[in-house]
Amino acid sequence: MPTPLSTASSRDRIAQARVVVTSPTRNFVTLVVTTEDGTVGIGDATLNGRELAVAAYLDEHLVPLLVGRDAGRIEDTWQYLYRGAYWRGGPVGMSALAAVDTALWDIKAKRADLPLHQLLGGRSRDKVRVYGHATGETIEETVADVGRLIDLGYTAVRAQTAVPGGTGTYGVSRPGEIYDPAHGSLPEETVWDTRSYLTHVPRLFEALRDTYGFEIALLHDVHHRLTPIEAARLGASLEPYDLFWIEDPTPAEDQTAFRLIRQHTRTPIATGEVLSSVHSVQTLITERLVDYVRTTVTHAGGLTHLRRIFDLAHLYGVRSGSHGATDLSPVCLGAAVHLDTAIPNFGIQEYMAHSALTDSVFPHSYRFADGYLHVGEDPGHGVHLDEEKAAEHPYSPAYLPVARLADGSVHDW
Ligand code: EZ4
Ligand code: CO
Repeated sequence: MPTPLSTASSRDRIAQARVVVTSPTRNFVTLVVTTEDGTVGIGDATLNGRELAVAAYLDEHLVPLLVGRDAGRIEDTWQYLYRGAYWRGGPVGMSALAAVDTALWDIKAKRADLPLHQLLGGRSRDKVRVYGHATGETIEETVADVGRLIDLGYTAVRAQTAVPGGTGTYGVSRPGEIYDPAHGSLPEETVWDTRSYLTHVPRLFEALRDTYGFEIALLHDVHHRLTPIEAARLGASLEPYDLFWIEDPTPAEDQTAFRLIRQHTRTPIATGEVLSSVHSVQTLITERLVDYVRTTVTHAGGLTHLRRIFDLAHLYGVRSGSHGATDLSPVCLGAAVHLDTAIPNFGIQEYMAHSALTDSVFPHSYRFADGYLHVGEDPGHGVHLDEEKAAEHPYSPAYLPVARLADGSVHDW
């Protein structure tokens, strides 16, 4: 027996765990766990641009530890794989651990014949408010794209536009494609111009408020590209346009930088999509330096650890705003919608609809209507993997772009 604590009857034990890598539109890594009684649970382990590192971490180091364990001991398994690793944390390790955790919650809920949110305390709300993505090469194009999302029923929209003087795809979809910046077997190199950006972005939001008024919630993502004082200036210059948030104004790992931003602007701040541990958001939360924390199921150690982060945030009046880009699989989104439905301090959920092909490989019971995601009532998290279809779409290398300044030096992308 792998653990002397195991009191599980044989039917409760994990019989098998397998990693499935598939690329229906983009790459996804999924862990499929099966118990001796035939219950199947799945978890997302996708880490954009580093997919195979997580797949190997699972295949080589976690799967051998899972077989024979009691599938019901979710917390113990989490601690065993986290503390037991000695080299704990990090995005690769936490994404792998998240997939195990999510699959075990899926199994527990299926065996209880309950939708997952019932095991997380039940509903705190009827539906989950989401924001969608609008992009454009020009301000006019972005304004039109925001209109498209309003027509689809969204009550909140993230707006990005290409910046004069820069090059590359920053924040802008390729024609006719869902926004997904990861492409190619080598990273695309883009040029970034902070000064142009800081003057251009307020013009975008002025045009959006002139066109659509103040009812629609507007968000903007800075992708870690500013210094604290530049971020302070951006926040102040956007105050007349009443943004829902600015996201990742400075590199998220420098928690105390947010003190300076906070001193200079009342524009709400969200950060944390690249962070994977409660320890990485502790100062941000306890000093109330952000309004929304963007950690999500896949990159932050699964439902067990994300709940811990959101509970800490709740103590300090900070709300959730989980990352939900298309590089997180429908398995992540499905699990996130259960947590969003259950927690008291939900803020908003990012939602970029996956392609029809992705959805056909991952059939799911959550659904979008009128600007909200509605959690399903199927047992478990309600997301499934069609392995035959998945096998038709093998892994295809894709990297996020790299940004450089005009002088050639590397900048944050
Ligand atoms: O560029 O998820 O808020 N969403 C984002 C995303 C990120 C990708 C990186 O993998 O910032 O679009
Ligand atoms: Co972001």
